[in-house]
Amino acid sequence: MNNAKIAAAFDQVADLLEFKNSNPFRVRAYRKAARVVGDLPEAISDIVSDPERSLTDIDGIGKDLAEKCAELISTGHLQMLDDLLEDTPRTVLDLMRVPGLGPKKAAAVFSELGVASLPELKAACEAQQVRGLKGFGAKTEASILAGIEIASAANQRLLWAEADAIAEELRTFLASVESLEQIELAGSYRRGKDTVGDLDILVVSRDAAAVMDRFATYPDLESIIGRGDTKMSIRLGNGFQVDLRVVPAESFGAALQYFTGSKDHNVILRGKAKQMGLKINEYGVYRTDTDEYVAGRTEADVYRSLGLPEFPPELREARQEFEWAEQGDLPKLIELDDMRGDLHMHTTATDGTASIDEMAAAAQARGLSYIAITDHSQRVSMARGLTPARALEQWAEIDRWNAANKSRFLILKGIECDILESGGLDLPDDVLSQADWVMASVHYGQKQSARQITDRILGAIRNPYVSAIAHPTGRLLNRREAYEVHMDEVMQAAAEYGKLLELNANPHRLDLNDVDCAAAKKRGIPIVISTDAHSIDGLDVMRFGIKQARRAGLTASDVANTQTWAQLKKRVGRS
Ligand code: DGT
Ligand code: CA
Ligand code: CA
Ligand code: ZN
Repeated sequence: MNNAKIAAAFDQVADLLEFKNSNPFRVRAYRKAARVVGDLPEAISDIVSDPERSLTDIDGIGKDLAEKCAELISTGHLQMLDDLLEDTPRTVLDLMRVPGLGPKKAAAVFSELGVASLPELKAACEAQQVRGLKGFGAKTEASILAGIEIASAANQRLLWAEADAIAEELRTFLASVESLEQIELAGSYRRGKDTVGDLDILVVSRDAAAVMDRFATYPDLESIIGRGDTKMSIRLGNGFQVDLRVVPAESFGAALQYFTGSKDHNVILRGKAKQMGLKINEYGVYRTDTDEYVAGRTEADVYRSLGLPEFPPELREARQEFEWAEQGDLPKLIELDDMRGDLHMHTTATDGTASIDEMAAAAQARGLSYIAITDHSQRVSMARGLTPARALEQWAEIDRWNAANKSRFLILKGIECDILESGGLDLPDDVLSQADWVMASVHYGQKQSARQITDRILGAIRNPYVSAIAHPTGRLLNRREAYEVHMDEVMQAAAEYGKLLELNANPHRLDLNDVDCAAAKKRGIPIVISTDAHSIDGLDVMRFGIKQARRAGLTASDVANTQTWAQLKKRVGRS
């Protein structure tokens, strides 16, 4: 039982208590515990098993919650949660997950309209019954309708980062089978797609049955969908499907290639094979005339037999990869090690959980040589955004830190300045001009028209002190669609004014997405990949951003923060 699962259990308790209209303080205590546990850098289970320590020493964890943590760790269950779940129909749980509804409003539609499932909710919205409830209105009703579509789609796909955690756990779990010779994850997961529909595992084993027997005992298994001689599919507790295939060693490369896809990439590949008098399937490459086996043991063999390079999986989307291969200039894709700086993060001054000093030390430990502290500006009042005075105060502190630390590590004076609903920036130019690095971003008024939002962003790009636009489309995967924005105009302006665009590496955002990053590269706009960390652990999401950058075909030189600050400063710095 890892911290994330404990946090998820507490969050669900909070949802269910809120749905039942329980004491708000109790709801808040579980919410807070979920956040505290989720952000904790250390495994709760380690603390529980250490007789010298107590969970109650952690701020936000009292005696009762400490006991619940211990129960989760020792039994894998929480009786209280099981009881709450038993009281609540399964279809009602779906309601709470609808973005824009949440537990409280779900309770209202349930008790006042008798709505108990997603289809019923949709019908009630369409019949305009929901807008009449106290605290709802037509706008809420419309956003619930939009949320229903996101929720039903979200039930089917996981974030790449979530799939990655499961994939790594499965890999370790299956690796203990003695007869196992090779194991690899294929499909959209291997291609690094931002969300993953299901996992596709390939193994080579002398004893297929032994692997499947082990697979059948995976702790989080909910049901076995099917089992044959070489293929087995299971469903996990969260509804996620995992396919396992056992293949012969001489077909492993061919199977890996085939099941990595994408489907469209494979279609082109089959066409190329045909032209060469070859055919390709999940078992290997064969001569069409004689059926003679040509290749299949490794993926490199398979591609080589077709006169092609071994495409990095992230590029296999039938976009430009075959064109690049033909011209012999497949890009050398960016890697995590190329990163030198991180230019978007928050501290305790606003909604972060670590100090400037702690963020700097953690970034340095991760091999970076500079960071920008970019706390929110005043308009983001929920996060206690910085007023001009507090921004200047923080920057003075950063000056003192740099002066006192003669190491080669550098902290930049930055800000994530809100782009106001009415247009214009949240801080005056004479403040922004004193920062080393200014990110501008939209947080409010996301429902405005594409014209309004685009104009707001264009205004920010034209401001001489803005360095980059952060999370330029505002999407939150599985939670909120991107706002409407004319991205072509934004890119044209960014190119003209020499501004950068962010690829926010938070696994919920990945914004700009791969396609937009590729478009930015075409226009020569540098991308800045940043973590938007709100805690020390938050710095670790960089690798998710790198995956998307690779899908966009970006090389190290397309990404601004692979450069030293001295180099980058020439581009964005003020003279
Ligand atoms: P997902 O799971 O929806 O995120 O996406 P994928 O790409 O992992 O799709 P999945 O799991 O249905 O199949 C894995 C790969 O297997 C897919 O990328 C390509 C290959 N594949 C599956 N079915 C077909 C097919 O009917 N034709 C071809 N050419 N390839 C297929
Ligand atoms: Ca898949
Ligand atoms: Ca699959
Ligand atoms: Zn931020």
